[in-house]
Amino acid sequence: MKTQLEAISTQAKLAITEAQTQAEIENLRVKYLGKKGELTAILKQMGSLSPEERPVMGQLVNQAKAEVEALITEKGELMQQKALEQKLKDETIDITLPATEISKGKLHPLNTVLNDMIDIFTSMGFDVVDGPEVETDYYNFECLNVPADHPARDMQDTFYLAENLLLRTQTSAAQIRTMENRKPPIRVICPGRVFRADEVDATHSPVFHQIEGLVVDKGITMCDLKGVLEEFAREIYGKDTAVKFRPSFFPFTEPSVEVDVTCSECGGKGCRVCKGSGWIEILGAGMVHPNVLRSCGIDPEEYSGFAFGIGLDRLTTTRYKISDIRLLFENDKRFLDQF
Ligand code: 2NM
Repeated sequence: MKTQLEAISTQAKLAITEAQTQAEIENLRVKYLGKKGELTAILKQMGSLSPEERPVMGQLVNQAKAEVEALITEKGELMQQKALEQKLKDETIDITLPATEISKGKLHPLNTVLNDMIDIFTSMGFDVVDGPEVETDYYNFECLNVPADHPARDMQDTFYLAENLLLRTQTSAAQIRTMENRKPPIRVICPGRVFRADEVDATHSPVFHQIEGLVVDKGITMCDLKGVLEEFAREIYGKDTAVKFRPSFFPFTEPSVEVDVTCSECGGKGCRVCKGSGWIEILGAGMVHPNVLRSCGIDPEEYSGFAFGIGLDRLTTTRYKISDIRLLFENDKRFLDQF
């Protein structure tokens, strides 16, 4: 029995030394020290020994168990330590590696200029209003005093979606609805996308952007129009910018004007950008036609107003010296990254 004990003990110690994993160690613990383990089994044979031999053998078995137990615990701890070291090694972060670049989003140049314009007009007391891009014939043309035979109604200029449905050619409809729904004083601007079936080239796109403005109150005159638009032009182009009002025609305003500013490229001397004239046209405007006010339920005898329309795209291309308007709509990252 003593030989058997020594054999088991030696075998156990060897197995522990050779064990490679914590699972193997755990298996050995069960194999030798568990309830049905080999060293436990030996204790059960004690009944066959003489009363003198029993305590001697008992002590030997207990000693062997204690030794094996200690070895298993020691090896187990060692392996746990090694596993931890390996884990730490695997998880090491090399802080000297270059970081992956995080690309930040930025504003499209159209939005930068639009935000500037919104700042200028809101500081003068204007609200920003919005409207749908799909409009009816009535809101896009009829109530703006554009008669049925006006060339702007031509199928060639307007994208019609159905008999009475079209892509808006200007953002006026939002202002018309404002007049229908609010009582004067009214001061609103309406920025948005507009659509015209133009021939596409470096300065024309079928999709472009407008900011239209409208002021209606008692006693509004051309002087108010001039003051607001001169202020706008100087804020956008600089304090020394000269502003020129030329007579023009729009069906929805009377009288109507077009506004030019000194060419920011040449300072008025004349260059390729202003086609030698020294001036750049930036907007159209006028006193709201009495027919338009009447269509919206505003009495032209009591109230008057002025309105204007500014092209955002040309303002943007001249500010950033962008040679082709189409670049604003292609969303080529190589282009957009330059702003
Ligand atoms: C322009 C030029 C002149 C205009 C008119 C209106 C409305 F709705 F009040 F009648 N909004 N915008 C207007 C006037 C637009 O664009 C060149």
